[in-house]
Amino acid sequence: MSDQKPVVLVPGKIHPRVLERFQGKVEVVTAPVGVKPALSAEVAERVRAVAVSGSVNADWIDGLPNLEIISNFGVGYDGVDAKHAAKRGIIVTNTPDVLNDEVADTTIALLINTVRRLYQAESYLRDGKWVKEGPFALSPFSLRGRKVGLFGMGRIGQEIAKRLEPFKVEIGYHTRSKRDELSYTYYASLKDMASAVDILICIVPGTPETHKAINGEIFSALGSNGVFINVGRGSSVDEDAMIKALEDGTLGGAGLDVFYSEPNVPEALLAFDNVSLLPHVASASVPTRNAMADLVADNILGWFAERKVLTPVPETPVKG
Ligand code: A2R
Repeated sequence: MSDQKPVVLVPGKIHPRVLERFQGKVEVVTAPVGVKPALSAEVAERVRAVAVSGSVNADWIDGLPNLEIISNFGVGYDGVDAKHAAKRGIIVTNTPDVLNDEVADTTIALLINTVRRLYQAESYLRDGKWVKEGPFALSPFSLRGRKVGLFGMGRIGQEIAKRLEPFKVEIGYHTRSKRDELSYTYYASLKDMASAVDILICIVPGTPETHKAINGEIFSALGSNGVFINVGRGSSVDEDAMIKALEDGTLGGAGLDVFYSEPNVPEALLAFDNVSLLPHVASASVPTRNAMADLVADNILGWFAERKVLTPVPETPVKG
């Protein structure tokens, strides 16, 4: 690195460990989140990297003439216009793998919480109802004899599937390409899988193709004994259709860690007692978020030190 430290722009908030890792190595400038970067032309010209936990659209990319790399905090990088970055020769990186186990653990917890209504059961005890009203109602659903279908069988999906095996449930998946090395049942169509299983777990990225892919038709196929779990992206779900399906009993229950317009959760969802809701915490433990923060920093520092990044996204491959 030359004496002049490279300038890294951090729009909005980011995990504090990213900033700690940058100390003494790069110059950090911050900017408020908005449709376009609120920076002087002089500062914008000096920015060579962006470290972000949120969104970087085409206007942001075009507002930074000397940008070389966007390091995204999170495995899902649907907030970053990677295709536009690719056109400008800008590298985009994400944080895959380091969160697989945490997200898979949380998925199992959310699934059991939803099926066995453990949150409601604990609230019942805490509210003193066990003493006053007797035992908590039996849960209508159980994991016993269930078939589970995963929409997505990538790095995280495979960890979820591995954890499901000891629960003695049948496991299937839908992706665009069959993975011959896996013994789980493959479904070429999402709807066919939803008809065949009683628990549907969504762990696909947020893309134009997956946008609202889980709609009224899928909920009807899943059925009134069906449970839907989402740990992928809220954008993959037609939330209005899900609320309607829960209201009219077309869908049996849902466990949701992600929502269409976070942090806003539709009021209607709060009223259902067959729904378990988490505020996007699947990877949110101190050790896992630290590992993600390290990867965000290492991608940028590696780029400036040796022109090397650890985890480029497929849209912007980097030749080693
Ligand atoms: O379709 P394939 O064969 O590329 O399989 C990928 C699947 N997938 C889809 N499946 C059906 N229809 C689609 N349009 C579609 N697009 C993608 O999702 C693959 O099995 C999986 C993605 O796996 P990875 O790229 O390894 O992602 P990872 O690390 O498991 O994370 C998944 C997502 C993130 O993008 C965040 O949104 C969230 O989980 O945290």
